[in-house]
Amino acid sequence: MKTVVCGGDGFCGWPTALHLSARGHDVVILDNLSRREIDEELGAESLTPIASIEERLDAWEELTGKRIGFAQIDLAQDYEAVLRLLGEYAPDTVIHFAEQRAAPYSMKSPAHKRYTVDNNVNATHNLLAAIVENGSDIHLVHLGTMGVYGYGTAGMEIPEGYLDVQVTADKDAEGRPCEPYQVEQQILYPTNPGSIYHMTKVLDQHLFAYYAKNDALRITDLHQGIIWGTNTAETKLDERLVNRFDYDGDYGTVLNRFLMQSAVGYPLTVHGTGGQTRAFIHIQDMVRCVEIAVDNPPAAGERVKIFNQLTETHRVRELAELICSITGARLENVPNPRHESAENDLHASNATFLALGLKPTTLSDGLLMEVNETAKRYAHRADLSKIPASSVWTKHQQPGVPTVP
Ligand code: USQ
Repeated sequence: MKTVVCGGDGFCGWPTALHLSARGHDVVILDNLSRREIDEELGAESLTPIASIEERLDAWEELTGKRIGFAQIDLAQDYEAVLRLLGEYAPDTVIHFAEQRAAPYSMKSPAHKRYTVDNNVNATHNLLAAIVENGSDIHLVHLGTMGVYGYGTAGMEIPEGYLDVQVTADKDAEGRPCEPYQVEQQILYPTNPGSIYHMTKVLDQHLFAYYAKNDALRITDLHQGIIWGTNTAETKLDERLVNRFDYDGDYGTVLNRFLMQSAVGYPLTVHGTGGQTRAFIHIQDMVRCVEIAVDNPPAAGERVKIFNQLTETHRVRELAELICSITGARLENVPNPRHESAENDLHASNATFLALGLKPTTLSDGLLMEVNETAKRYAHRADLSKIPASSVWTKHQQPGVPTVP
């Protein structure tokens, strides 16, 4: 199978490109290397020392004999180059990770909000328009987010993307009063994004629904939870293949931040009460889920296939307490820089992936290994001044700085 991985130099894209290459896919990475530029803008590097894309690809070939192609293209800006790549390479599948993925970064300033919307929405739309113009039957697999749903579910389980609704109508199609009757429909689950970044994934969803309907494109949208962990079976093969590990206040995600903070003796920065419940998935399971999605495309003319890509849900404070109990670290309840519910429950179905054979890695399997293999091993590279979350959601919020860092 020929597969293009858009955003294949990033945190999710890189391990996915290797995983699919290892399983016999012919892979080309399309990437503008913007994530590396953002490291420079923020003055914050990955905790793990990541090699250049050229060195990564050479190392993979040296170790496995498999060559992954690379095209430096800006998906959001260079439509003609995208169209050319699809024409020349003729992929069966395009996987789309090429979006600005950090909620705090998207809230930093008006310029960051505008960049995130321009980049993410244009990238998605360029890809959809190019697939239609290309005219072949490409399956598009997109990395979406659980955050499109929002996090207040009033106790119900979030289904996989669609909600069955039943409306009682008391007017006929011409608007005349009539005996009440029931209308049943399936709609996209109502969205409630918590940041400009999450909002762009909501906008993506509507673009997908439109193109599936209008052009019969085959699209799978993966509503993924928060990734934890760093490496996969393939990125562990050689130091030059190591995946990135973000710990800074903009790009670091909560569990990896806590692991790193415990390794360097920094208090775990629990935002507010830590009552936020979120969905989690290990990076090894993420690559497996993408592979499963690639192998199970929807039929042409079918609506967008939506999978919830998560394996566990946890409250932030429970995670912090768990890590404290394993490592002896201490936690601190810092001001929450975000505008989000202080406490919420979250129940979401992940039945599709389990039915298709996913065997989840649980926190109890991998947490301690992650602390030792990554967080402690590279702790000497940490810049502690980059840890506090400085992007605030509204001018009334304060950065998440502990009292005694
Ligand atoms: N949090 C803390 N302390 C910290 C960092 C975060 O308490 O030091 C809290 C946040 O306030 C939030 C929760 O942890 O309530 C999750 O924050 P996060 O930064 O781990 O995750 P989020 O901003 O939601 O975004 C991440 C990825 C994004 C992906 C999303 C999946 O960056 O690309 O789409 O997780 S989900 O959260 O399910 O929407």
